[in-house]
Amino acid sequence: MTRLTKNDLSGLEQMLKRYDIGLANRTGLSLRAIACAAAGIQEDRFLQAAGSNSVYVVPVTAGEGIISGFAQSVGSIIEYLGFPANVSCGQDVSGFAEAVDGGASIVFMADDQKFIAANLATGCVIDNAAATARGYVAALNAMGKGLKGCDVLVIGAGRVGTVAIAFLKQLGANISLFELNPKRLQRWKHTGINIEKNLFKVLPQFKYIIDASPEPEFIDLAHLHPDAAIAAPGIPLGLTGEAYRVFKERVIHDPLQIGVAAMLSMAVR
Ligand code: 2YH
Repeated sequence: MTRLTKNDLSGLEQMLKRYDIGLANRTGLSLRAIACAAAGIQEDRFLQAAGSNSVYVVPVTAGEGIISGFAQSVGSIIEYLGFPANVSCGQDVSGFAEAVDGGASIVFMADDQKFIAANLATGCVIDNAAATARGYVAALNAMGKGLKGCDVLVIGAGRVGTVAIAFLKQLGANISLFELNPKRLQRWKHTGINIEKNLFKVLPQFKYIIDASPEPEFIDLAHLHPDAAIAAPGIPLGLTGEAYRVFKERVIHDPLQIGVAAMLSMAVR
């Protein structure tokens, strides 16, 4: 699993408005609307929840430790969406206790393996991988003005790819999957989705792509359909610099925003 770096998050807080405008240009939807589509809730219901929830983000030192700016970036995305958010002064268990004492109803925290939003009132725990998958599928669905009956290629059947496939099925897309790991591939046989063996041969045929792999820079300009739309939750980005420059306006990719926004909407649904 890719660990975010301080550089991935640099400027995120200051650029949220601009980021949101870019997202709306690409998809026709705001970050909040994409989050609500990911969770299947109405925006007014989400905004109502903003008035009755208090969110804390707790920095966690386990494993490789604190990522500078991580908790602050998560908090700033939550605030941007209209919810009151605090980053606890304490870390780990002290931070969690501080959040509960401070009246938190939702707590965000991440170690090297898992990033969760726990709703303390309902007892539901939302996993970042699942929320990210749903958020990026919702964004691609908006870009395609509905994916029902559309051919969608999913690259990677890890935690994100697996949930993306489930959501795409719900939306009525025809799903093709490329996955290098034969063990992972096994579970998708006889499930009605097409298994692709030669990625670079089939890539140019797809207008809708979800790159849920952590592989850097393997999709080149020559591999892409001229009208391709790419939702790329995987970090780092799978497109080469040249492919990204040409397709920039048709690529959805960020380090944290869609995942955190979808976690929040799923936590309050
Ligand atoms: O970046 C990560 C993991 N790779 C999980 C991401 C799931 N998509 N974790 C963040 C660690 C944050 C750190 N413990 C902190 O600053 O609190």
